[in-house]
Amino acid sequence: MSGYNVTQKLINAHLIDGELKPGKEIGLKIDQALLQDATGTLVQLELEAMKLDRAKTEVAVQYVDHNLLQTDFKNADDHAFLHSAAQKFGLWYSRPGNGVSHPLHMERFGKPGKTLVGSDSHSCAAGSLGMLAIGTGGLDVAAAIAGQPYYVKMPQVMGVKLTGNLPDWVSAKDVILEMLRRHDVKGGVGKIIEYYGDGLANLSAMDRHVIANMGAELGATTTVFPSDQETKRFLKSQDREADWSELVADEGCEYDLHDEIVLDDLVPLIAMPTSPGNVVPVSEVAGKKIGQVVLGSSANPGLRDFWVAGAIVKDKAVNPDVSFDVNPTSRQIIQNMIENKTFANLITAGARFHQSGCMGCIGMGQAPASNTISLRTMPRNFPDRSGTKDDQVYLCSPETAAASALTGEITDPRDLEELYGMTYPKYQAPEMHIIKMDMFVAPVEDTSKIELKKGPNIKSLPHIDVLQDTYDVPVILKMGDNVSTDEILKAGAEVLPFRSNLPEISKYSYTVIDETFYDRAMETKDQYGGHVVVAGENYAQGSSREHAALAPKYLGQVAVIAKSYARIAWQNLVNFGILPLEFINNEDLDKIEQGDMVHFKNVRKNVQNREDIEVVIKKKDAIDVTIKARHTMSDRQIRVLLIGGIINDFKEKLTA
Ligand code: MIC
Repeated sequence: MSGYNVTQKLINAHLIDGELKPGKEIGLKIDQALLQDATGTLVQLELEAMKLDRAKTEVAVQYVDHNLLQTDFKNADDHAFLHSAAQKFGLWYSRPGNGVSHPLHMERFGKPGKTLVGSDSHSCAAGSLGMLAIGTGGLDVAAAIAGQPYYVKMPQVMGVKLTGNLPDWVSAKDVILEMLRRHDVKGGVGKIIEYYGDGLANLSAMDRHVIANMGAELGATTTVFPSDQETKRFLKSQDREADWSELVADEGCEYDLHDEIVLDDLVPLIAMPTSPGNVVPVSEVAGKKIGQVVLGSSANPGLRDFWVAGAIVKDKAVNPDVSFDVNPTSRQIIQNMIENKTFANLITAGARFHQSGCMGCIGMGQAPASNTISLRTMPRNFPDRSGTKDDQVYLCSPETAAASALTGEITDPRDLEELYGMTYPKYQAPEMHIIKMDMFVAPVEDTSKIELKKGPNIKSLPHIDVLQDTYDVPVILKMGDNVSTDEILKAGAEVLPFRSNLPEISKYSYTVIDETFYDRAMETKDQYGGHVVVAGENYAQGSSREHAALAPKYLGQVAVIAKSYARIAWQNLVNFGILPLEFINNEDLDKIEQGDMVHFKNVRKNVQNREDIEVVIKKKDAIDVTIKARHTMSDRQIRVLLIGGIINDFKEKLTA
């Protein structure tokens, strides 16, 4: 090898354990941590359980951007708890309404050359600044805050060469949608996507954020961009030039895998319901009537994204059948939108402005009406995520969203030239942004008098038993490919307030797939001591929410047998003591039916020795079938699983 790519440089500089061999576990030193509120309450409870005195990372920030609606005391209590916990453990606290974590973090704290873990799958967005930023389960983030290395399987590095320049009406969202069109939602699993090439010069740091953010939808471990002159310009415009350092790939470096995008060839793209990987050119679905357009979220958070939409709707009115919702990224961006007239352009055209935060992106309000199409600049459109059953959510760029808001139907923004005689509005980034730090609360030195403020909805974590040697449990759910965490433990305004109340939130487990799951799981827990679920490829893709493992565990989930797993979900299962098995022959999934009993024996020994695990499937009215399954856990994970999860492991270390 004649030089290193950016990913290798970042990993080499932080490697504590292991070597850069794809598929083998590595341990990394973590410099920064990002927490959002919906996953952060558990992280803070975990820090409490770990008896942490003070965060060991260089920077750790607790954001509040998900659970913003306060329909009763629960979310408000969580905010107060998170504020107190941030102070107690030495974290920054970003108050509710300050804005969406990923872009805020990039603007105010992100630093080229650093590592970050975040308890949100889109934490990879910080890769836009030349960071190695990985979204992961809360326990892994808690461990990193407590000074432990972060463990992950060394991914392959896919180099994506970008050349040329984006045509008019096409923007960064179309670049990542093109990646999703090519590779779908599991094409990035086990990979880090590193972008390079001349085309980078034509993508701003925020454009890179759009692309890095939705690398999560590819299933990628993370996305990495170099830190170059554009990164410097961006940090300077945020009054942080001193935090810039150069980090670029060496001449002649190599990548494990290759892809190339000629930016000039791209057209406006759109992801159709109900997967971010379901991508087609906008022109293919143009003309469909729409009922809602939503601008915002971490997938299109930049000032430019709002500006371009504002420039498109300027001096016009959006179609009367369309609810045009705007979720500003942050108070800082609102201030800048006021300054550059974007705010006036959007409001005058009919925008409904909401508070800064994720809002409808995770179904915290903004549910669309029945049988209507909702067009969103957001990253995900998994079934029912919007809060409306059988929703029809399409994901697109701000250009496509704004054009469609005007016409009332899905519209290729290039058609605006003919429809309205418009030319493509070209954005000029300001040299300096208006900076707002007033809704950040800095960590305090003396934490000795700080008490955690726990409201009645905040419940402690349950004890998890060690792995048994034998199980006779029923299969209570059989699923297909690409089941998302939104289907396993849905988000939305009704459910999210229970993120710190496990007994309550577990009632929603798998309800999007099967509303009887909870009752059946409780029955089988009493009768057999637990259950198993089976699934196809890429089980539990999407979010980092630990609840998609912890809640099923609470209901007695012993094992999942799947064809393959999404990375974060697989780590979370182990962290909470659920055995993640893989079929050795994928066709064996067809031999299992919901309602079958499964018998495992010698589980501890087989797991420990990495031997195949025999699964005897006991049919009601037919003879038993025996299949084989295996696991791909590291030695460290085997230890964690055998002891009943990472909290038990941590407690044991503390006692030792
Ligand atoms: C998401 O976009 O799915 C979320 C909501 O931000 C999640 C985190 C969560 O479930 O709280 C994520 O991306 O990890």
